[in-house]
Amino acid sequence: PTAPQVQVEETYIMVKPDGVQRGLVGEIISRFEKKGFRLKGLKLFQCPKELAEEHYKDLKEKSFFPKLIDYITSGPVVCMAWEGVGVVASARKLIGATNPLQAEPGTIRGDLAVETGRNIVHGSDSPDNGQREIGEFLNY
Ligand code: RTP
Repeated sequence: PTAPQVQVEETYIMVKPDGVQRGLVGEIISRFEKKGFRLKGLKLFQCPKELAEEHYKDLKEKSFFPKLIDYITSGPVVCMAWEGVGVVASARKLIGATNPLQAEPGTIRGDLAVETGRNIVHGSDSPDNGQREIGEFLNY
């Protein structure tokens, strides 16, 4: 038999400070649960500036970088590891486009957010980054 194309894998999902402050943690968890993914780890966490800068280091040259670091460290985040078949790409679909005004209705950002700079949730963009981010945040 041929191996399945999509593997059981893990992704790092983070409810950003605006999502926590707006009381959207339960709603966001619920969407991943209802889809059929499995919650493997979770913590409330005040992200240190150094970790925020490391997490977003690819965006260091962008004009919005200082604002992004201020935003992500402005209050507690909820760090989660989720497991499932194809969870990395599927979570990105459930979350929707980076700019919530371009995110489809039915997605988390499409239903619950309007600003790119306050887009309430993060999801890893590859299985390797998922493993790395789970290590960086949940094992901090
Ligand atoms: P994330 O890492 O949070 O899942 O976001 P993403 O892949 O959808 O988007 P990315 O391009 O990696 O950007 C990371 C986060 O930076 C903020 N951002 N602000 N023009 C702006 O003000 C701007 N562009 C990006 C967003 O919070 C975005 O999620």
